[in-house]
Amino acid sequence: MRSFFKPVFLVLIMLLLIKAVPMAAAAEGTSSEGYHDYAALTKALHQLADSHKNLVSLISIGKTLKGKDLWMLRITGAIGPSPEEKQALLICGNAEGDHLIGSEVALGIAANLVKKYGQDEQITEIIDKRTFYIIPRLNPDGAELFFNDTLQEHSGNLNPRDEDYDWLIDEDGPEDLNGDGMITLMRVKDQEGDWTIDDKDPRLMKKKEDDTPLDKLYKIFPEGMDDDGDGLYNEDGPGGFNINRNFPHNFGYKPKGLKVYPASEIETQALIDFMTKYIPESKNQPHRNICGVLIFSKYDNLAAGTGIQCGTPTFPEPPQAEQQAATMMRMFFMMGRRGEGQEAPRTPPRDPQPKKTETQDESLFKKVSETYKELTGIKSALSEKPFGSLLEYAYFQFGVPAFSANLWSLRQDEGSRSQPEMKQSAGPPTTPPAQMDRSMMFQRFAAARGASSQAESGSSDDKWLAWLDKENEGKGFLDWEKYDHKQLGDVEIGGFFPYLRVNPPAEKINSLVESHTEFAVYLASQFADIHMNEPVVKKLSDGVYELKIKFKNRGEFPYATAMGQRTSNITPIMLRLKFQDDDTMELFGGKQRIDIRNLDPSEERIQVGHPLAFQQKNRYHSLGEKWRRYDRKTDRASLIEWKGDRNHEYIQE
Ligand SMILES: [Ca+2]
Ligand SMILES: [Ca+2]
Ligand SMILES: [Ca+2]
Ligand SMILES: [Ca+2]
Repeated sequence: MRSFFKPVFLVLIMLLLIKAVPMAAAAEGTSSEGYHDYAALTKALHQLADSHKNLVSLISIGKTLKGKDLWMLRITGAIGPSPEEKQALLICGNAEGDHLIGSEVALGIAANLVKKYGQDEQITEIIDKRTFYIIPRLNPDGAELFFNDTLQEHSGNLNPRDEDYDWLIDEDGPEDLNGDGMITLMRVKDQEGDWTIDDKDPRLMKKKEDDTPLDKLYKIFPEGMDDDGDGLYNEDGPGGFNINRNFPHNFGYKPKGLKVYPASEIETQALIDFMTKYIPESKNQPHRNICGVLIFSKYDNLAAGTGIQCGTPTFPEPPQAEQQAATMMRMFFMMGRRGEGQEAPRTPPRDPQPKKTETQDESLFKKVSETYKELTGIKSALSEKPFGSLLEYAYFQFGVPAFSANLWSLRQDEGSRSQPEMKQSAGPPTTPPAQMDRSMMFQRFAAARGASSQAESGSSDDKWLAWLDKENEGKGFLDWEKYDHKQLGDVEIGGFFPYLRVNPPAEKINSLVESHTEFAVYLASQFADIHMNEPVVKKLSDGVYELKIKFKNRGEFPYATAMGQRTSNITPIMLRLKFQDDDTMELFGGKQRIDIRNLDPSEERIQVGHPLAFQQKNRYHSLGEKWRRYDRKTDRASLIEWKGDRNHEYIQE
């Protein structure tokens, strides 16, 4: 019945309304012009790879449900070690479906690097020395919505899923009722509503207060009909899940739609596989050479300079009926337990996952942040705290320095007064967790809660309005207009234009690409650079020798972050003594293999822990704790091999 009902209904609505209102507003406020849809992106990537075969490989790391490739560019000079042996910077954008600016800047950086290779000395050097893995668009299915005729801001990957637990999948998405080409909001007077019009600006809605008169209360819904007649409006459209919420760190274990769990999505799994997968044929984990991750997402930890502070993983509340059922169950359970003389559990166990930057790593994040501000001129950026994000996964689990730039938010640019000043933006966000992530709110239970995405975004709405009025010729907010809703009666439709607060106009892309190319090159130049001096061999007595080996980190980053050491996810620098002929030469005293967990920038280590000594064959000298034979013909260890996770170098002695 549903499949018949919905299309007929939709077509009728469209016919009625598209005629009545010209579809001009969306084009003025948010436009996909200058942005690449999937076909254009694919073409651009192929062109880049085909025209620079010596530098660029285009690789698909997976395919989405809709059959789109998850493209990755590998860029490195043809000289030196193999691409997988060079230390690498991973750049990833557009994991949130609506954050297309991330993919544009990542693509731009790739094009820029390739263009400047052989011309710009610094860039040539860094491309020869490092590998860049660039994934411009991790959520291509979701991103494609930006190019639809009807604009709907949405961060998920469109993976079909029952989001309101009614056994129907994607049965009730929003509709463009007023035919302006956008999905905005509906507000309707309702004495049970939680919202009221803000006195300061009647365009804005705010949470009701205790003394708000009943006739001033509103409910807010996303624009559309209740397609399945369950009393909820647009509660389960083609949504899927936001990839940048789906990584296995600080993942929210709360109701969030069926079949969602850490890395439940193809795109998330594809990236994690790329970073960690073991390849049986080569007996290798090829991308452990990733030493740093640069992400373009809605989060910022660069302008803020606060390292990474995890947010509280929250998801919109389940529908009331379900909550009540859960409460009943809990009470029933607790009564049962009390009956048995047991105490009900009081506080939940503490979350064992680390939630903030390790103290020893703070200086690294701070230093990078300072440079970011200098190179990009972006001094502050409004950002929520992440949960389940790639940023958290890369640092807290994968163990490498990880940075995210949101590229477009309310901020204070250098030399520009065009953006409203955000005085508190460097501090922790004041938005309570329940009001976070407007796009998540949009797609789930919005109707059930009588609220929706745009109204939920909370504290920054007034600042965005001020920006629109001052700098965007007032465009970008649809003033509330009366609409006769077939199910709700008199409603008003209005709100921020979709995407406007996520992606800048196309003319801003170039300058973002330029400054962030510089930043990416800087980041890749900071990795640890481990050097070993020639071993010094000293004769202690006849046949007994001491070996001294000096190591130094000449790079700007530590070899392993404190978090990387804590998770044991960074292979130690391995010093191994090898002999040309193991039958006649053996190590005497000391260890054949010494692991160095970390070297900080400029840190030097002299490895003499146990004198490494060698002894004439069949004659034994007492030195240290162990006895070994040594072939007299050679005075020195013949080969000292050391191997870092991300540095391969063999020094022949
Ligand atoms: Ca459903
Ligand atoms: Ca509309
Ligand atoms: Ca439903
Ligand atoms: Ca519904």
